[in-house]
Amino acid sequence: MVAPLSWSELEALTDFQIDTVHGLTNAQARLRLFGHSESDVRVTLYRDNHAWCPYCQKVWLWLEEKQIPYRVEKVTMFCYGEKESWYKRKVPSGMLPAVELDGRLITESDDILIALERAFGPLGQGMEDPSVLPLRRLERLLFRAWCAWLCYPTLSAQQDRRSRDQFVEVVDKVEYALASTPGAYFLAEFGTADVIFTPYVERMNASLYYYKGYSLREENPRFSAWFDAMESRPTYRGTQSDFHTHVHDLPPQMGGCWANGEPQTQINQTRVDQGPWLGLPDVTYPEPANSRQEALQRVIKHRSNIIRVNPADPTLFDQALRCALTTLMTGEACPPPSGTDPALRYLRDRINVPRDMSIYAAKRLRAALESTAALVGEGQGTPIPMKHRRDQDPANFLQR
Ligand SMILES: N[C@@H](CCC(=O)N[C@@H](CS)C(=O)NCC(=O)O)C(=O)O
Repeated sequence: MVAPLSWSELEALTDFQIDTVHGLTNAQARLRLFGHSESDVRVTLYRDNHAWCPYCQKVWLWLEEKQIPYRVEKVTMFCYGEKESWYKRKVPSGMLPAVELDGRLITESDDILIALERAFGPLGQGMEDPSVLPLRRLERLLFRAWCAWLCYPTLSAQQDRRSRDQFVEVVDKVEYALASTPGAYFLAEFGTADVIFTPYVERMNASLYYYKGYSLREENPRFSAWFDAMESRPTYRGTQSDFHTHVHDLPPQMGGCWANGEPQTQINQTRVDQGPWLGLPDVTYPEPANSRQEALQRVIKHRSNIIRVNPADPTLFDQALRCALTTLMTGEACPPPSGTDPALRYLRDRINVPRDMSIYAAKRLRAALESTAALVGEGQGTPIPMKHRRDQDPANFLQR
């Protein structure tokens, strides 16, 4: 058992730094130049503050893969808080993503990709290529089968089984498509088709694991190889979220996600919510050596807001948080003040990947918060709301 390090002692334990502008894909960037100069920027991407919106991820990944210089403007999604009025003047529906290309506003992610292709050339086979069109249709078919299973209340075990069978039938078609070309991607080379599948397949993998006890990535060898191939790309890694973030961000967006109550579902839910988080099938590339330093640096940077929005007493929570960070960095147990277990778990439940930090950093931080909380009790934080996520309103996290 050790005593908590001070903030300045903690600061000395991390030198984590990224070049948000020219470096690897990251959710914090406001400008991406890839070695170009700012005068080369022709594109502004309007995207969600949470780096969560799937249609934004599609455009984001495409721009990163093509290394097109772009600016990022972040907008609040309805379920997190108030939509910015400047954005509603630009896009009255408030929908994301939108892109300004040479001053011309484009909405609808597919139209955005088509316009970007016209300006900068396609990424592999393009949106309207005869080899890509059937894959785009297949992606929508998979999306609908997923919604039909996940987003309607489970009335009976038989009905759940039918929806599952219908989903698996489409998954088999996707497995077949993946098997029909050499390599792990949808076509012979990585390209647009892979980008189109990425956002929802990632969300399917998370949500079906948690709400239905079904592991898309583990039960389907071609999907598994495709995920692994995607994770070999630093672009994808920078946009990749974890199971915990997805399963709690999806319900308000999708109008509800229904668990089927199967024993495997219950096991998976406990694992995603309470850990251990390492080893979940949301990521398989090896953990970077500096994941703890990343988590520490991100918490230090935002610590005053993290402490301010936590329901607990700020002085007690400051100490509890330093205990968890001490454990994160030293591996030693560090008992927090009694009664701070719900406060630590409140934060454990609100780390958002990749908005706040990358996937392994988040797993390490969740684990340190949980093990520190467990030293003083079983108290849980305020439950994560299911109908909105105003507990994550970005207005509360603006740097002050
Ligand atoms: N068909 C549109 C769909 C875009 C869409 O549904 N965006 C959602 C977020 S995933 C949105 O902006 N909703 C408004 C909000 O949540 O604020 C596209 O492909 O771009």
